[in-house]
Amino acid sequence: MKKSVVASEKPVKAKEFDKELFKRSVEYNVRTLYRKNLEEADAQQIFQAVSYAIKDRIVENWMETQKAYEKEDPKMVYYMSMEFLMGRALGNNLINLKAYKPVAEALEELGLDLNLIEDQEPDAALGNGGLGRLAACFLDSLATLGYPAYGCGIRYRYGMFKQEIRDGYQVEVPDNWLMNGNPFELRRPEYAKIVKFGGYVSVHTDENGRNVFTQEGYQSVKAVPFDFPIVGYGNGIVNTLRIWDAEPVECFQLDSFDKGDYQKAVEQENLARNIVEVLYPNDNHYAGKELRLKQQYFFISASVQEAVEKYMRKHDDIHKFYEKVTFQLNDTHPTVAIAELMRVLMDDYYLTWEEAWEITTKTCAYTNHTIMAEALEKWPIELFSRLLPRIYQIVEEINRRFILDIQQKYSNVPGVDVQEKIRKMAIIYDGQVKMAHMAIVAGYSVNGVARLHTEILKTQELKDFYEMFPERFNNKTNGITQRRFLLHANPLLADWVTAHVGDDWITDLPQISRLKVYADDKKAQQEFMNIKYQNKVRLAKYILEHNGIEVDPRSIFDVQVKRLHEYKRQLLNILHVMYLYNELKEHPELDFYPRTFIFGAKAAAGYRNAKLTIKLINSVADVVNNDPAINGKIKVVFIENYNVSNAEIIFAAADVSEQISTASKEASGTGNMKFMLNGALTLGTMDGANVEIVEEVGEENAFIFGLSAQEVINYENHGGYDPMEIFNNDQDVRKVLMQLINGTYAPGDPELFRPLYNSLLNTQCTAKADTYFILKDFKSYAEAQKKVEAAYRDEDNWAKSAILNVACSGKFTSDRTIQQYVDEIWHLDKVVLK
Ligand code: F58
Repeated sequence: MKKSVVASEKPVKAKEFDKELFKRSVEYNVRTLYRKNLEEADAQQIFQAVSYAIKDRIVENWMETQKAYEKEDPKMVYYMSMEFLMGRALGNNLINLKAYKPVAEALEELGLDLNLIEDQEPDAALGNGGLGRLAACFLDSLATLGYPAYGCGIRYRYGMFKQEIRDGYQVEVPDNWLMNGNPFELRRPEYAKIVKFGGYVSVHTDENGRNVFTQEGYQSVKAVPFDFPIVGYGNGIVNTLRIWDAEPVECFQLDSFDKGDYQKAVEQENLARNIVEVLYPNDNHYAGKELRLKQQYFFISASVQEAVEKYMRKHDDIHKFYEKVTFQLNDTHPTVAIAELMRVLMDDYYLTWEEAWEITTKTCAYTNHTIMAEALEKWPIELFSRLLPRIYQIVEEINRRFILDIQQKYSNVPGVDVQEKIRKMAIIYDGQVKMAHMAIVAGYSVNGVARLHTEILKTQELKDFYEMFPERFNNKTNGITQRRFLLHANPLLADWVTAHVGDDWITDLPQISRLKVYADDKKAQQEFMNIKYQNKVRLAKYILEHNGIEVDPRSIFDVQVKRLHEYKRQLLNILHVMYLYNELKEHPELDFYPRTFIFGAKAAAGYRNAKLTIKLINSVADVVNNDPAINGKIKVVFIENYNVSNAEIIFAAADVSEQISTASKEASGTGNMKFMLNGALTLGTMDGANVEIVEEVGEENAFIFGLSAQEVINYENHGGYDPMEIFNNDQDVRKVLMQLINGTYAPGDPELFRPLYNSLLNTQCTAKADTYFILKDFKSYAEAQKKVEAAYRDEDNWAKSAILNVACSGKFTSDRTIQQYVDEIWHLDKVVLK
């Protein structure tokens, strides 16, 4: 490990929290912001006043941190991401300032409830799901570990849509998260940048005989950064998430009668208005929209310009840029950074191609988050070159040189078809620009997000690239921050853990393994189950308030919350519920342990089967929840608008964590880790990070079922399998599938769920059926579910397994992940504050 840059001998001690000062500052803020006293202010106004009081404290640390960075001049990572799914800031900031409890007390003395105040804050939902939330966890860990970092992204006016369920269907409602202003952000107009789109490139030779490329006839947008503080836990460090807003470059010249100017001004105004308007709500699916490419280049160009300018403010030799700066590209969405950095280095700093390439390839590193073909970004040349003419020229040259490399490497190798290699590996091929290929060719590191995922990349999806650049490939198994997902989300369990093993786990999660000795302790087991019960009561209350459904906290809480996608197989889960319901109806005497099946999932707005699955879950819920014949033994709940805030309540209350993706499809998963940390047992396939979870906790403390990744891949390589065989031979499956099309769950419209039925069987044979192996895995899933029930009946043993899950979750902290990025990819030094 590298040495630390130390600005003082001792790490900072968190400042004593001055309650009286805080109370006065809340009262003062309410007065100056709203001309009201505390009794008159409404809940939102109090939230604002409290947040500004906390921001005052954060700003001091923020300035200190940035001063220390200025002085020490450490290497920085720029985490480039289209998405940062931050959730709420207030509670998290209080936790990381170690001020949560004192603030709660101070507010109580003012007659206020911190929990209710927290509920006033809208989630900053600038992300879809796993990838965006990972970025948020990484920022938390970077600040907590004291590593200099910037998050770079987009300040979408509208984040991830809010989901309403009407008549069982998902309805998307715009998320106007900035409606009441954002107390924690800071507008930084002094760092604004101009970003250019379109036009054409002209070349001329300057007095030194150099070719000079100039973009002309373009439209431009002003990128204005907003900074968010990222508070480290108890160390005084405050890093920055910098997200870019768009403004028109020039205001309307109302007195301008020049038609050309007027037209241009209107277009630029529109471009600025549209570009940051909304987050694309697709998860694991690439849509290829022009505006999306504009968004990508917009925030990347601004971020790259700023990174270079910042570097040049302190240094005079641009050649050593990579010694102080590294860019981590969160999937391929920010990959234009490669060509943009080349452009800045060559066109603005007059470096040669070779010089610029040397710097770029030592600066950029790429993380892959998926192997699903439909998620891989490919831009049509026509669109790419029209929107980014200079960038396209550079990509073409990168591609040309890369093809020469392929030819050089493989021309004389017997048995290798060089043309075939080029076809598979070129960056530009078949009219398209392949972003992943560019990221690999120009990146000094390529990483997957769980061991299995990285192995699949190396041996299947990116095999050719791995053969050519084996040293670039590495694995960084994902992680989550225990500060948000245990300390804040589950205060009862957090206190219990601390009472047993001390509080080191907050910044050193592997310490939580010291809980293992309590796994067999009857008293500890009871305490644990009692905490779980209280958390279930909290969730039951939330469900009653939001869904009007009464659920029994003594039933097994079996939870699947994540984006809705066919590969995640919510359909398998609900088909199994239908099967259980059939069983109960047929055998009313069955000794069945009551179960509450809880779902939460947003579907991409245009994803038909995903939306229909939501409708199916709600339709099954309607029938099952209202059937007196089964005596409330099964309840089905679909939690509306699953997001970071309600996730915290849900994880804390789960008994069973459903991680049932088709093996090989889920790159890692991170929800699986949040459940484990909160003592839920995994019911899952050997996919993504589930493999490593089971490795840590032991297969006896989880429920594993289904095809392995290799089995799935083998089937796929041989054209799939025949679901008809299962349909014909398994009466339980057959009955459930028939219920999809006989009106059991849609009496007024028996054809409603036909598309789901067809996706599993496709009797017309027009497309592949059951691509996600739902019927193939059904039986083994149902068996695993039986084991869950049997295991839950043995309460002591269940408690033991649950405690062991908590105790074995140490590996899955994002602190570990970040430390590995630092040690093996970025090579940063820690900064410790005075
Ligand atoms: C997710 N990807 C993976 N993509 O599916 C999940 O297994 C993994 O744990 C997580 O990344 C973190 O590594 C994901 O969330 C997206 O949402 C993209 C958003 C933009 C369009 C393409 C998909």
